[in-house]
Amino acid sequence: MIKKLLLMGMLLGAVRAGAQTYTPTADNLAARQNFQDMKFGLFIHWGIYSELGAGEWVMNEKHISYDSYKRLADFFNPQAFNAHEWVMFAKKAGMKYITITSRHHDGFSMFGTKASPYNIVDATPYHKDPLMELAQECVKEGIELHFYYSLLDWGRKDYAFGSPIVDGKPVNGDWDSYINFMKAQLTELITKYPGVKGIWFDGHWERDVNWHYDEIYGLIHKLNPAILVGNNHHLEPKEGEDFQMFEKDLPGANTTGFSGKSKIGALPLETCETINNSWGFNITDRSFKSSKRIIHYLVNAAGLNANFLLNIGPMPNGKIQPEFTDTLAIVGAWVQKNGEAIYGTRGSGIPAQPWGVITQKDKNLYVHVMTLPQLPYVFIPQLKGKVTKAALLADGSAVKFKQQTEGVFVYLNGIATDPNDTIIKLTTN
Ligand code: FHN
Repeated sequence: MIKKLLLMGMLLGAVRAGAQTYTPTADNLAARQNFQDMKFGLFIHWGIYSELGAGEWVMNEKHISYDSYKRLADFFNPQAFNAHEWVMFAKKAGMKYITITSRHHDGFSMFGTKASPYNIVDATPYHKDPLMELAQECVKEGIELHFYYSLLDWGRKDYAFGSPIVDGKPVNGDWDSYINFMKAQLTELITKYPGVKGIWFDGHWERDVNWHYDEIYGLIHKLNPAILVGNNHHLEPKEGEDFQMFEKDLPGANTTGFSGKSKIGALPLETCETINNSWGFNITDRSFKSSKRIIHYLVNAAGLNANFLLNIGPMPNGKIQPEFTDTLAIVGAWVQKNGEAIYGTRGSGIPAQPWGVITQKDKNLYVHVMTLPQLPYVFIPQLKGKVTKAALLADGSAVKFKQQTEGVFVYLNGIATDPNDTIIKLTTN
């Protein structure tokens, strides 16, 4: 009997030890709030692949052998890179944070790392660390910095891309070595680079292995508990993650096929989308989104309680192409004028309507009319609280409204509409 009880006790202990539950610290919770307040970020895909001007998957898509691809490092020399210019570009666009690829699937590290010689400082004639310059500039300019980090690696022997997976490990690789390599790099990224606030993982979907997230996320939060961990695994959030992301889809939508299994959880949300149709620099991709489309994506995301991370792929010389700067200058001017209805807001919980969405901050609701309706009013269902005032955000002029039990009618006749988004601020008690 005593033996049996002892065994049960040991088992329970083991279960408890295995079932580590992640409790975010107060600093982490504050970082999540701040993350949600920022609403708009710049995603940057930049690497040696940029030289070929055909996106970041070029090695894989064009069947370039790893050894041939590696030569790109020999002549990657982005002399025109200027961290200040990039940060000012983001700031001017109204973005509050930058998420940049520290290492993509090609396995090339865009930062000075001791964990592999295949990095921008040691393997290119540039010999400098652009991510350090960017981190320092971000601190100076009050922009948050997050690092994208690929779990998938097409070239490393220990990762063994293409290997069969048995018992959660690649048969032809050395999985423990790969996990340790990632831990070493993540430690560098978090401890060496000033002001880093988040890690954005990608590549989980490539194989069904034991990614050791308990160790990896545990390490990140041990090094800095306030760091926000997100993983583009296209699944529901996992233990140890601090925000949930969606790729090329607003939360709840699944036009890409990526989001079928990513039911919306309780964490802060982010959605990323490309400014044209490519993540990394693509010289033939001229499908540039208009400023209006970008503004609408931002507003729709905010209406669904999500941040918008808009991607650009800078050119191999380190410059951002003029099509992007022109569009984002327009977006920036719009956000500067209408930021009250975006920054610091949360989704109102009122579903998106055919004409637009509603964001909320404290007792204020912001009605974003992006498609003018046929009838001269919009109807807002499920609105809690009594509306005491309605005014056009642009100039504060009064707007007529009528509140009934089923919702609020806001009348648009006679008001100055905005071709991007006519915003009416409702004050409730
Ligand atoms: O394969 C990557 C792709 O190159 C890019 O980085 C995007 C960004 O969300 N994520 C992956 C696809 O899910």
